[in-house]
Formats: sequence, C-alpha cells, structure tokens
Amino acid sequence: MSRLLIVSNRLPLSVEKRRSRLYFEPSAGGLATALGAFYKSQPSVWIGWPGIELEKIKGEEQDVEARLLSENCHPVFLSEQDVEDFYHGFCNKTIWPLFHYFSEYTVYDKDFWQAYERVNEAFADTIAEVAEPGDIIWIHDYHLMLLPKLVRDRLPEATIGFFLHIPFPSFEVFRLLPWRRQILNGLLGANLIGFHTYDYVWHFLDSVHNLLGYEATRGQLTTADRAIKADVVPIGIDYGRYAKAAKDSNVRAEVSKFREMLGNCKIILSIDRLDYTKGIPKRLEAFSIFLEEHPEYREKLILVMVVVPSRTKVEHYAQLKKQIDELVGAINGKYGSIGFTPIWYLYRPLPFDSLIALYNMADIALVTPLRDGMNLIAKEYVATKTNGRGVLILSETAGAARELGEAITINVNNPEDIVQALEEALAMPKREQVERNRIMQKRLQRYDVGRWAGEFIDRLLYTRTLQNEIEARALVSEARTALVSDFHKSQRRLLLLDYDGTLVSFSGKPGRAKPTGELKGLLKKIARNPKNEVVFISGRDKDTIGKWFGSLNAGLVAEHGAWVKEKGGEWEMIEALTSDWKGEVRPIVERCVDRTPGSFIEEKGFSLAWHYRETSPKLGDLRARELTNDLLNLTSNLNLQVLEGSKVVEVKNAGVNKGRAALQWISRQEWDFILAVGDDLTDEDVFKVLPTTAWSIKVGFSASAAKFNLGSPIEVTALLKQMIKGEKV
Ligand code: GDG
Repeated sequence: MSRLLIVSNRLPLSVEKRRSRLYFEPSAGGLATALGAFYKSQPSVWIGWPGIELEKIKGEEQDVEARLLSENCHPVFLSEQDVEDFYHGFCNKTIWPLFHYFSEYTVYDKDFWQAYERVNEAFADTIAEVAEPGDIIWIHDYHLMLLPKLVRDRLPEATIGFFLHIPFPSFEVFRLLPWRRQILNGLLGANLIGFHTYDYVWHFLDSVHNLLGYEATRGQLTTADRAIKADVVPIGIDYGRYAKAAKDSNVRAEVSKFREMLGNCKIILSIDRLDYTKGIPKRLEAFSIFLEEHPEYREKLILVMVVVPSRTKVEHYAQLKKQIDELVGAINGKYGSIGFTPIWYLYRPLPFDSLIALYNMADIALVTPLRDGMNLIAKEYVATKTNGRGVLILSETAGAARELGEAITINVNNPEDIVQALEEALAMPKREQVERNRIMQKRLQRYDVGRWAGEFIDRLLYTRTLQNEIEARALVSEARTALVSDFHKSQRRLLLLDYDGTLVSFSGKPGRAKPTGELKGLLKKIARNPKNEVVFISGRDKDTIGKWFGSLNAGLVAEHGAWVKEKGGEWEMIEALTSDWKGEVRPIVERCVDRTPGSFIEEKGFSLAWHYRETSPKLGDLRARELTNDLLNLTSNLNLQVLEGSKVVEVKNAGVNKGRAALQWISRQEWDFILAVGDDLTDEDVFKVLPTTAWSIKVGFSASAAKFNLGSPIEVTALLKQMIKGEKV
C-alpha cells in the first residue's frame, strides 16, 4: 500500500534538552494538530525538523533519530546557523513579511537565500532516502517552496503535492523578490499546488504567466513535459473536537471560573500569535474609539486579549510587543476604574480547555488580521458555539472571510468600520446570531480537516491521470523505437519539418532564432541522403528561409505555403496571389503596435504578422484578441485569413496554408515513411492532410491532430540524431 509522506518545517514531535536530558513532546504548531488524526488513519511518515539545533545534540543524533523513527518521524537536522539564516532569516524576515504585503519589513539577504536553498536541499535528500515507489509526498508551506522541484529532480516519477498555508501575494508584490523565478520553478515541481482561496491561486498563476510565460487553462499549466494543477483547497478544522470540547466538564469548570472573575460583563475575545500581520494595534485603537463613543458600555464590556509569544528574536516583533503593551496600558488607564479593567491582556499561550472556555463564553470574537492565509481562530470560535449564540467579526483580508460569509466582515484599516461592527454585534438579536452561526457550523462540519486532507489527496491523484494522458502521447519507449525502425527499413522517406518552435526555440526577435552550425550540420546530413526528401515548411519569409536553408538539398516552403521552392529550383508562388489588401490592413496593425510596447510588425510578401513575444503577457493576450477581432471584421469581405500562432497574429491570403503546400510533396509518389513535425496551429494543417500511416509529432503538449508529442526542440533534434545514427550516406 502506498504511504503518505508529510513534509513540513517542523515535525509533530519536538525535541528539547533540559539538564542534559532529552525530552520528546508534541509540537505546538497548528499543522501537527490539524493533520494529526489524518496522519494516523493511514500508513504515513512525517519528515521535518525536530526543533533543536544540531549542536545541542552532538553525539546523540542516532538516539534522537531512533526515538523519532519509532513514531514514524524522520528528522532533518539543522545547525544553529541554518536555523538562524533559514528559519529566522529567509522564512520569517523575507517570505513571511513579503507574502503578507509587509514589503517595508522584508529583508533581502543573499546569505538567508543560500541557507534557504541549503535547507531545502537537505530536505530533498532525506525524502529521496525515505521515499518508496508509489508513495504520495505532501509538502507544506512557505519554508519549503524549492522542495517540489528538488524532489522531482531526484525522483522524476514521484507524486508530489504542495500546500501553501499563507497568502500568495499579487504579482506586483511577489515580483519584488530577487529569487522569484527560483521560487516559482521550485513550486512547479509539484503535480498539485493547493491554496486557501481563489485569489491566491490567481495571484500564483499570474506570477507564473508573467515570470515564466506558462499560461493556465482552468488552473492547469502545461510545462515542457508536465501537467500541473493549481487549486483552491481551503483548510478545515477538526470540527467534532471543538464542538465536543465545549461540552466537556473541565471546560464547563473553566467557564464557571472565568464567569466568576468577569461578572456579567459582555466579552469580546481575541486570540493571536504576536505578529504584525494580525492587526492587534488596529483592534486596540478601534476598541478605544468604541469606549469613547459609547460610555454606556464602560464597565459592562471587556476585551479579553490573548497574545501568544512568538518570534521574539525578530526585531519587528519586539517593537510590536512594546506598542501593544503601551496601547493596553493607555486604554486601561483611561477607561478603567478601581474595580474594573477594560482589557484583560494575557501574553502567554493558554491550555486547550481555557481556550475553548473563552471561545464558548465570548459574545463577540474580534478577528482583525491585516492579512492572514486562512485564520483558524475564526472557525474554531464558531465551532464551539453549542447554543448558537455569539457574533464573529472578521477581517475581509483573512482567507476565512471567503467561507464565513455570515460573519460581520470589516476593513481593518478603517477604525469606524470596526466600531460599527461592534455596535452591530452588540445589538444583534439572539435569533439572528443563531441563524448565522448554524449556517457556518454546517459548512465547517461538512468541510472539516479530514475532508480537506482527503480532498487534497484525491485531487493530487487526479493530476496523475492528467500526467498519464500526457505521457501516453509522448513519443517515448516502444513508439519511439518503432518510428526509428520504420525509418531505417524505408527507402523513400518524406520529412516535413517546421522551423520556429520545432527545430529551434523561440526568441524575442525572429531574426535571432538563426540555426546554429550544429543544427545546420545535422539537417545537411539528413538532406544529403538520397533516400530522404526533406522539406522545411515555415511561416517565415522566403528570403530568410532561402538564406538559411537554400544551400541544402531540400525543398522549401515559406509564408505558410504562399511560396514553394523545389530542390535546386526557384521560388514559385503556389497560386497567383495579391498583396494590395495590405494598404487597408496595415494601419490597423500599426495602431496595435503603437498601443502595445514591445510588439512589432513583420511584413512578408503576402502576409502581415504582428509579433508580441516581448510584451507584457496579459497586455499581449488582450491586444491579440482585440486585433484578431478587428481584423476578422475587416477581412470578412476580402479573401483573407487571420491566424493566431505562438505570440503572433498574422493576416494572409485565404486558402494558402502549410497543408496545401505539404500535399504537393505527399501526393508526388508512394512514400514508405512520412514524418511531419510542428509546434503551432499552422502546423495542424499539415497533420490533417497526412495519410494515416504517417508519423506526426507536435512539439509541446497542447491539443493537436498529431499522433505524438515531444516536449521541446531539443527533443526533436535528439530524435533526428537517433534516426540517422548508423546510416551510411
Ligand atoms: C498558518 C497561517 C492558516 C492559538 N493560540 C493558542 C492556541 N492557538 C491555536 C489555535 C489555532 C492555531 O493555534 C492558530 O491558527 P492560525 O490560523 O493562526 O494558524 P497558524 O498556524 O498560525 O498559521 C494561517 C493556518 O496556517 C492553517 O493553514 O490559517 O493563516 O498563517 O488552531 O487554536 N492553542 C492553544 N492555546 C493558545 O493560546 N491551546
């Protein structure tokens, strides 16, 4: 049976050393709690850092490892320097602030980055040692974004899922990162990349499009040889645990204890890790305004604010702590009295029972992050409301706001908005509170953490099906051997080869994609063999094609079939064509060039092509659609055709296409081997006119009439080399 390999920065077990003795305790992190039950419900292994620096357990590594292994945990040991530069550095001073839109807090440091690379490599090595064929590898969070690719390099066949627990920022923010392409390429090693909300998916795909050029269709990307899916899979909570805990006798005892201390006051609750993303000062500011504007609530309303210490080593956290202490002091000083403090401020973690008791009692939960991937506090609060009463006020920039539509949502940057939300919450009739909470509870119960994990794995396995479809069409193993053997057995062979995107990769400017000496040598060798009839079928103008391949013993087709040149012959037009339509069309294309920086016109004898490979991708796509529409309107009465190729829109005479030109050769004699290779829409016309016995290959993995696919021009030239290997000319 296949196992689940969960990979996260921290293991669910933490190692501590006190007075020379080792202690193994459950980790406090949310992920360990969230996935704990799921992890135990099937054969699983957890890979991560055990929370102690290597130097502190020198000589005892094997004991630590053995103890962790007995709980199916595989440690990745990190040195003090790694913890400093990788965890406190790149993770918490670079990625965390940037991905939460705190670009002014973001530190760009090469040593941090190198530590991030190093630690991700160490994780990859451990996975490669532990993984067995068929295992499912599920990598978690922003600490390990390079890992999917590093694992893919080591285990090409692996099934790899990645889940990001924090927001993925918009492209304008993400692009600030000096190592942005490495991060994206790292993530693209996965088969499935999961996010909490559609916004994050969209931001990710947008960055991939802008920075790497891959376009997505319904969340699916196809790179050179792999299908990758980005999807929304919002994390749930262990609903049953929270709902049940609220009725537990220990929790009831805690409730009575707190009630005695708080009297009949209405309770507003907030619980956060100490973090600048949580909007704690904004909340305090709004609470202060509320007390100012509503003296009737003084001494009748209390804010219980739990702040859990975290990342105290990072400077911004220490500053934040000071700011909170001061604000709390000022508010308590101003609105408190001898027997009453408006803010109950606890700077420490709470035991689970106390946490549930506070959730259960609170009239209002005030959740105000400036940015939050999801925010589980909001969900847990709703789950513990056994009698259905209580109001959730939730920041619209928390991922949870996407699912908890019945909460009162606020813009945290507007204190008046928070004040109004408090007024609304305090005035909300009980019936309405119950109605809203019951709807949210139903949703949270149905889509709980087990369902989240199960769904993620199901979708991950589905991406394998997509991948299998791609692989089934790839020209590999038996099919490739059969093609080569057919070629060797045959005497009359026809090779129809496209050029750009097929024999060479695209370049920003068409003139730069010149064949190298090596490529020309290879093609020359093929064309020299009297058994081979080679035809280059290109969309390029005849002068360029003539200059590059005119000296070869090969047929040439230029401008998508407008011009044809037989071996040793002259250029001829396939039919009498006119170009007087250009005067009418050119101004439209020129206007498009003016409005689209980086684009340009290529003028050929019988066509006009608008190239946009070097424009910003989204603007290019938008303009391509506009231009195509404009041209279709204009050309409907003219005998013209508008084609959309790879980053090019082209107008040419109708009826001229590569297929028609190819037929000139195909119908010439009884070939016993035909191979056509091409990469874009214009090559489909060739594939469609081939006899059924012919071999056809599309470069790239999008839909095609070709029988097989190859990933790139490099693979095409490798195939050609393999075909002619051992052939005597
Ligand atoms: C990431 C994302 C995303 C908190 N204080 C105490 C305590 N907690 C528990 C809560 C909750 C968890 O910690 C915190 O939940 P978050 O949602 O803030 O999650 P994080 O782990 O900080 O962070 C976040 C999450 O991943 C999941 O994808 O929601 O956006 O940043 O479960 O109950 N538990 C106890 N005492 C406390 O004082 N016992």
